[in-house]
Amino acid sequence: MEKERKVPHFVDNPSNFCPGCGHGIVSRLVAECLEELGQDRNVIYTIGIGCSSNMSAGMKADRLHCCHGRASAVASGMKRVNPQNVIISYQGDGDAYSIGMGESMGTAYRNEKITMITINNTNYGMTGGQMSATTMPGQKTTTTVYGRDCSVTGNPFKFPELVASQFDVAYAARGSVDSVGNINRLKGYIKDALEAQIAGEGYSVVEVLIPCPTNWGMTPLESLDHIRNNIIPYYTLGVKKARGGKSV
Ligand SMILES: Cc1ncc(C[n+]2csc(CCOP(=O)(O)OP(=O)(O)O)c2C)c(N)n1
Ligand code: SF4
Repeated sequence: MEKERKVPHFVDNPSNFCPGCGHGIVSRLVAECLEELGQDRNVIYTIGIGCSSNMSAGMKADRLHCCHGRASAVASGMKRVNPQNVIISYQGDGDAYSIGMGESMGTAYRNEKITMITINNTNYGMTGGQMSATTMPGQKTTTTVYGRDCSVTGNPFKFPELVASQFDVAYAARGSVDSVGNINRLKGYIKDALEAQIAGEGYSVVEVLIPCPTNWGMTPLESLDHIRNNIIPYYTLGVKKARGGKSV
Protein backbone atom coordinates (compact mmCIF):
# COMPACT_ATOMS: atom_id res chain seq x y z
CA MET A 1 0.00 0.00 0.00
CA GLU A 2 1.24 3.48 -0.85
CA LYS A 3 2.36 5.42 2.20
CA GLU A 4 0.32 8.56 2.76
CA ARG A 5 2.34 11.75 3.07
CA LYS A 6 0.81 13.72 5.91
CA VAL A 7 0.07 17.40 5.33
CA PRO A 8 1.69 19.48 8.11
CA HIS A 9 -0.99 20.93 10.36
CA PHE A 10 -0.14 24.55 9.80
CA VAL A 11 -0.29 24.47 6.00
CA ASP A 12 -3.43 22.35 5.59
CA ASN A 13 -5.53 25.35 4.50
CA PRO A 14 -6.07 26.20 0.82
CA SER A 15 -3.52 28.66 -0.59
CA ASN A 16 -4.20 31.24 -3.27
CA PHE A 17 -1.10 30.87 -5.45
CA CYS A 18 -1.65 30.57 -9.22
CA PRO A 19 -2.01 27.05 -10.67
CA GLY A 20 1.45 25.60 -11.31
CA CYS A 21 3.23 28.03 -8.97
CA GLY A 22 6.10 26.63 -6.92
CA HIS A 23 5.55 28.72 -3.78
CA GLY A 24 3.15 26.16 -2.29
CA ILE A 25 5.63 23.29 -2.64
CA VAL A 26 8.31 25.24 -0.81
CA SER A 27 6.05 26.34 2.04
CA ARG A 28 4.92 22.75 2.50
CA LEU A 29 8.52 21.44 2.53
CA VAL A 30 9.51 23.99 5.15
CA ALA A 31 6.48 22.95 7.23
CA GLU A 32 7.35 19.25 6.90
CA CYS A 33 10.93 19.93 8.04
CA LEU A 34 9.74 21.97 11.02
CA GLU A 35 7.40 19.18 12.09
CA GLU A 36 10.09 16.53 11.71
CA LEU A 37 12.49 18.66 13.75
CA GLY A 38 9.84 19.22 16.44
CA GLN A 39 9.90 22.99 15.81
CA ASP A 40 6.48 23.52 14.22
CA ARG A 41 5.10 25.24 17.33
CA ASN A 42 8.34 27.12 17.98
CA VAL A 43 8.71 28.94 14.68
CA ILE A 44 8.16 32.58 13.77
CA TYR A 45 8.15 33.64 10.13
CA THR A 46 8.97 37.03 8.71
CA ILE A 47 7.33 37.27 5.31
CA GLY A 48 8.30 39.58 2.48
CA ILE A 49 6.08 41.51 0.10
CA GLY A 50 5.19 39.70 -3.10
CA CYS A 51 3.48 36.42 -3.86
CA SER A 52 5.07 35.07 -0.68
CA SER A 53 2.56 37.31 1.09
CA ASN A 54 -0.05 34.76 0.05
CA MET A 55 1.60 32.31 2.48
CA SER A 56 -0.13 34.12 5.30
CA ALA A 57 -3.55 33.09 4.00
CA GLY A 58 -2.98 29.36 4.39
CA MET A 59 -0.60 29.21 7.32
CA LYS A 60 -1.31 28.69 11.01
CA ALA A 61 2.05 29.81 12.37
CA ASP A 62 3.23 32.97 14.11
CA ARG A 63 4.39 35.44 11.51
CA LEU A 64 5.01 39.08 10.75
CA HIS A 65 4.38 40.51 7.33
CA CYS A 66 7.25 42.97 6.84
CA CYS A 67 7.82 46.10 4.79
CA HIS A 68 9.12 45.33 1.30
CA GLY A 69 12.68 43.96 1.42
CA ARG A 70 13.09 44.26 5.17
CA ALA A 71 12.11 40.77 6.33
CA SER A 72 15.63 39.56 7.11
CA ALA A 73 16.36 42.70 9.14
CA VAL A 74 13.16 42.10 11.12
CA ALA A 75 14.13 38.43 11.50
CA SER A 76 17.54 39.46 12.87
CA GLY A 77 15.91 41.52 15.59
CA MET A 78 13.40 38.77 16.37
CA LYS A 79 16.14 36.19 16.79
CA ARG A 80 18.21 38.43 19.03
CA VAL A 81 15.33 38.90 21.47
CA ASN A 82 13.89 35.37 21.04
CA PRO A 83 16.97 33.15 20.60
CA GLN A 84 14.94 30.07 21.58
CA ASN A 85 12.62 30.42 18.56
CA VAL A 86 13.35 29.22 15.03
CA ILE A 87 13.14 32.32 12.84
CA ILE A 88 12.54 31.97 9.11
CA SER A 89 12.61 34.87 6.68
CA TYR A 90 10.58 33.86 3.60
CA GLN A 91 11.05 36.24 0.67
CA GLY A 92 10.90 36.51 -3.12
CA ASP A 93 13.93 37.39 -5.23
CA GLY A 94 12.67 40.93 -5.85
CA ASP A 95 12.05 41.40 -2.14
CA ALA A 96 15.32 39.81 -0.97
CA TYR A 97 17.75 40.76 -3.74
CA SER A 98 16.39 43.97 -5.33
CA ILE A 99 14.69 46.30 -2.85
CA GLY A 100 16.04 44.27 0.08
CA MET A 101 19.59 43.68 -1.14
CA GLY A 102 21.07 45.84 1.63
CA GLU A 103 19.15 44.07 4.40
CA SER A 104 19.87 40.61 2.97
CA MET A 105 23.58 41.31 2.64
CA GLY A 106 23.76 42.85 6.11
CA THR A 107 22.02 39.87 7.68
CA ALA A 108 24.42 37.40 6.05
CA TYR A 109 27.43 39.62 6.75
CA ARG A 110 26.61 39.74 10.46
CA ASN A 111 26.03 35.97 10.39
CA GLU A 112 22.66 36.38 12.12
CA LYS A 113 21.37 33.05 13.42
CA ILE A 114 18.29 32.98 11.18
CA THR A 115 17.27 31.01 8.09
CA MET A 116 16.37 32.80 4.86
CA ILE A 117 14.29 30.98 2.26
CA THR A 118 14.40 33.00 -0.96
CA ILE A 119 12.10 32.17 -3.84
CA ASN A 120 13.70 32.80 -7.23
CA ASN A 121 11.15 32.97 -10.06
CA THR A 122 13.31 35.43 -12.06
CA ASN A 123 10.78 38.28 -11.83
CA TYR A 124 8.53 40.37 -9.61
CA GLY A 125 5.58 38.00 -9.73
CA MET A 126 2.90 39.76 -7.73
CA THR A 127 3.10 43.09 -9.53
CA GLY A 128 2.82 41.66 -13.03
CA GLY A 129 6.26 40.40 -13.99
CA GLN A 130 8.86 43.19 -13.88
CA MET A 131 12.63 42.57 -14.07
CA SER A 132 14.31 41.61 -10.80
CA ALA A 133 17.97 41.06 -9.90
CA THR A 134 17.63 37.41 -10.98
CA THR A 135 15.95 37.95 -14.37
CA MET A 136 17.83 35.89 -16.95
CA PRO A 137 19.93 37.46 -19.73
CA GLY A 138 17.59 38.20 -22.65
CA GLN A 139 14.45 37.46 -20.60
CA LYS A 140 11.46 39.55 -21.62
CA THR A 141 9.58 41.13 -18.74
CA THR A 142 7.23 44.10 -18.56
CA THR A 143 10.23 46.36 -17.85
CA THR A 144 12.63 44.64 -20.28
CA VAL A 145 10.34 44.33 -23.27
CA TYR A 146 13.25 43.60 -25.65
CA GLY A 147 14.88 41.18 -23.21
CA ARG A 148 17.24 41.87 -20.31
CA ASP A 149 20.39 43.58 -21.56
CA CYS A 150 23.05 42.74 -18.96
CA SER A 151 25.43 45.34 -20.36
CA VAL A 152 22.98 47.90 -18.98
CA THR A 153 21.53 46.12 -15.92
CA GLY A 154 24.41 43.96 -14.66
CA ASN A 155 24.25 40.17 -14.56
CA PRO A 156 21.68 38.01 -12.72
CA PHE A 157 22.59 38.04 -9.06
CA LYS A 158 23.84 34.87 -7.32
CA PHE A 159 23.22 35.40 -3.63
CA PRO A 160 24.09 31.96 -2.15
CA GLU A 161 27.41 31.87 -4.03
CA LEU A 162 28.23 35.41 -2.93
CA VAL A 163 27.57 34.90 0.79
CA ALA A 164 29.19 31.46 0.76
CA SER A 165 32.41 32.79 -0.72
CA GLN A 166 32.65 36.18 1.01
CA PHE A 167 30.98 35.89 4.41
CA ASP A 168 31.33 33.61 7.38
CA VAL A 169 27.86 32.03 7.00
CA ALA A 170 26.85 28.63 8.38
CA TYR A 171 25.06 27.19 5.34
CA ALA A 172 24.05 28.17 1.81
CA ALA A 173 22.39 26.15 -0.94
CA ARG A 174 20.20 26.40 -4.02
CA GLY A 175 17.43 23.94 -4.85
CA SER A 176 14.62 23.63 -7.36
CA VAL A 177 11.07 22.28 -7.53
CA ASP A 178 11.23 21.20 -11.20
CA SER A 179 11.26 17.44 -10.50
CA VAL A 180 10.51 14.96 -7.74
CA GLY A 181 14.22 14.26 -7.28
CA ASN A 182 15.05 17.94 -6.92
CA ILE A 183 12.12 18.47 -4.54
CA ASN A 184 13.47 15.70 -2.31
CA ARG A 185 16.99 17.16 -2.45
CA LEU A 186 15.57 20.59 -1.67
CA LYS A 187 13.92 19.23 1.45
CA GLY A 188 17.35 18.04 2.59
CA TYR A 189 18.80 21.53 2.05
CA ILE A 190 15.97 23.15 4.00
CA LYS A 191 16.44 20.70 6.85
CA ASP A 192 20.20 21.30 6.92
CA ALA A 193 19.61 25.06 7.00
CA LEU A 194 17.15 24.78 9.91
CA GLU A 195 19.44 22.41 11.79
CA ALA A 196 22.29 24.90 11.40
CA GLN A 197 20.10 27.55 13.01
CA ILE A 198 18.91 25.24 15.79
CA ALA A 199 22.53 24.31 16.57
CA GLY A 200 23.40 28.03 16.79
CA GLU A 201 25.93 27.83 13.98
CA GLY A 202 24.91 31.09 12.29
CA TYR A 203 23.14 32.32 9.19
CA SER A 204 21.65 29.86 6.71
CA VAL A 205 20.04 30.45 3.33
CA VAL A 206 18.29 28.26 0.78
CA GLU A 207 17.38 29.81 -2.55
CA VAL A 208 14.73 27.92 -4.53
CA LEU A 209 14.09 28.06 -8.28
CA ILE A 210 10.33 27.98 -8.83
CA PRO A 211 8.08 28.26 -11.88
CA CYS A 212 5.95 31.36 -12.42
CA PRO A 213 3.72 30.19 -15.31
CA THR A 214 1.52 33.29 -15.05
CA ASN A 215 4.25 35.82 -15.76
CA TRP A 216 6.40 33.59 -17.95
CA GLY A 217 3.42 33.10 -20.27
CA MET A 218 3.88 29.33 -20.17
CA THR A 219 1.91 26.30 -19.11
CA PRO A 220 2.96 24.75 -15.80
CA LEU A 221 4.74 21.92 -17.64
CA GLU A 222 6.53 24.33 -20.01
CA SER A 223 7.67 26.29 -16.97
CA LEU A 224 9.30 23.21 -15.46
CA ASP A 225 11.14 22.54 -18.75
CA HIS A 226 12.21 26.19 -18.78
CA ILE A 227 13.76 25.81 -15.32
CA ARG A 228 15.59 22.63 -16.37
CA ASN A 229 16.80 23.81 -19.76
CA ASN A 230 17.45 27.51 -19.23
CA ILE A 231 17.66 28.49 -15.57
CA ILE A 232 19.53 25.63 -13.85
CA PRO A 233 22.53 25.88 -16.21
CA TYR A 234 23.07 29.45 -14.87
CA TYR A 235 21.70 29.04 -11.35
CA THR A 236 23.39 25.76 -10.52
CA LEU A 237 21.88 23.59 -7.80
CA GLY A 238 23.53 22.21 -4.70
CA VAL A 239 25.21 23.13 -1.46
CA LYS A 240 27.38 26.24 -1.79
CA LYS A 241 28.54 26.27 1.84
CA ALA A 242 28.25 23.05 3.85
CA ARG A 243 27.73 23.06 7.63
CA GLY A 244 31.07 23.18 9.35
CA GLY A 245 32.76 23.02 5.99
CA LYS A 246 34.21 25.04 3.21
CA SER A 247 32.48 26.91 0.39
CA VAL A 248 31.84 24.59 -2.54
C1 LIG B 1 8.10 49.97 -0.93
C2 LIG B 1 7.36 49.17 -1.98
N1 LIG B 1 7.78 49.26 -3.28
C3 LIG B 1 7.17 48.53 -4.22
C4 LIG B 1 6.11 47.73 -3.91
C5 LIG B 1 5.41 46.95 -5.01
N2 LIG B 1 5.72 45.54 -4.99
C6 LIG B 1 4.92 44.64 -4.35
S1 LIG B 1 5.43 43.07 -4.54
C7 LIG B 1 6.76 43.57 -5.50
C8 LIG B 1 7.71 42.61 -6.10
C9 LIG B 1 7.77 41.28 -5.47
O1 LIG B 1 8.59 40.43 -6.20
P1 LIG B 1 9.32 39.18 -5.57
O2 LIG B 1 9.94 39.53 -4.29
O3 LIG B 1 10.22 38.62 -6.61
O4 LIG B 1 8.16 38.18 -5.20
P2 LIG B 1 7.16 37.32 -6.10
O5 LIG B 1 5.90 38.11 -6.15
O6 LIG B 1 7.78 37.12 -7.45
O7 LIG B 1 7.02 36.02 -5.36
C10 LIG B 1 6.77 44.96 -5.64
C11 LIG B 1 7.78 45.71 -6.43
C12 LIG B 1 5.69 47.69 -2.57
N3 LIG B 1 4.68 46.89 -2.17
N4 LIG B 1 6.34 48.40 -1.63
S1 SF4 C 1 2.42 35.31 -10.13
FE1 SF4 C 1 3.95 33.69 -10.33
S2 SF4 C 1 4.98 33.53 -8.32
FE2 SF4 C 1 3.05 34.68 -8.06
S3 SF4 C 1 1.53 33.15 -7.39
FE3 SF4 C 1 1.37 33.38 -9.63
S4 SF4 C 1 2.75 31.81 -10.50
FE4 SF4 C 1 3.28 32.07 -8.33
